[in-house]
Amino acid sequence: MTATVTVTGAAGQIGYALLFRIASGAMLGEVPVRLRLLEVPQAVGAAEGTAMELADAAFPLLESVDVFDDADAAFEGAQLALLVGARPRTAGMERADLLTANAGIFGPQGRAINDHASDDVRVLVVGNPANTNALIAAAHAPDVPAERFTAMTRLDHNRGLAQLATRLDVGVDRLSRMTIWGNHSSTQVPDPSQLLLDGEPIALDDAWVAEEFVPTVVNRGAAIIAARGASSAASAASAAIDHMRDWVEDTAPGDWVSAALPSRGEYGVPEGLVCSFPVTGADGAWRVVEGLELPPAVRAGLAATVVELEAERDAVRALGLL
Ligand code: NAX
Repeated sequence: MTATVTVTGAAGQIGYALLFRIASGAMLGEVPVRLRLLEVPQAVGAAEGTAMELADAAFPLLESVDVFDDADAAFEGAQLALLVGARPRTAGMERADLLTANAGIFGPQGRAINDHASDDVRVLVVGNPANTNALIAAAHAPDVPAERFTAMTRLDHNRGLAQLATRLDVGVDRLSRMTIWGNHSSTQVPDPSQLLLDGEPIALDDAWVAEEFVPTVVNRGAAIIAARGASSAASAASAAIDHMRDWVEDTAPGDWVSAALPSRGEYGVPEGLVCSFPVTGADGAWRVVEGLELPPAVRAGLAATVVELEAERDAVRALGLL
């Protein structure tokens, strides 16, 4: 069996880190991969350069790499689709302009997935605003079950784990049950209230969680830009690999991860909003971990991030893009 994987924004910095990990087998294990790369016409040349480098890496699992500037062709037969390319916010751009520009990308890509991807397609939206872009793509793919459209909060999740591991002076492998709730934005809610160390509950200092942990996780992207002079790329690519791998291969027993998926009303989140939840992957599907007792600060944070998600959805709807 060979897997067909479509990656958009292939010539960008996340694409450059992501493609080599996919081709090496980090995402799907010992499964041969056909890569289909989508770029805008002016970046096709750069994507072809990346394709040349992929060939030069002589990955035993890499069967083919094709570059496209047409979404219908790029999503042909796609089983896994990683939607990384998006329109960034530029100086002077209003929020409505940003949503309109991205709807112009994610609407047609959703339609192309609907018409050309494999019946078992699974979609991860990385490009921002990721949750709402996933909502738009899903709305344009009526024949694909909505739960196949997800958005990435795994980088935020992994950032949280890294901070907790440093604080507790342990390896991340000893920690489980970290959660990111809500939107992949500054309103996200990093929640270590259910954290386990070596499978046992561990109490964290509430003041440290509120005053240091949460702001560090939420502002980590800005800290990376300040330090590196460019936004997170390899860590974002790594998180995308983690998301897809756990979706296809299941999460570790007893643990959960964070992913944004269409709500079915869990935790009072309005149905259909693409919201980050604690999830387990099993048998190729995500399931929201239900019945958790949320501390008051997490409940309040979830309510606020949901308000933002609703505002994004309503703005897109008002523009006639949903
Ligand atoms: P880059 O600007 O380096 O690359 C984006 C690439 O997408 C460019 O090569 C561009 O030509 C391409 N592109 C634009 N429109 C396209 C379209 N319609 N079809 C195909 N390709 C298209 O950005 P990069 O640093 O790679 O980031 C990509 C996206 O990930 C951004 O939207 C960024 O905000 C988002 N991120 C999301 C994260 C998350 O956790 N969900 C974290 C990392 C990152 O910030």
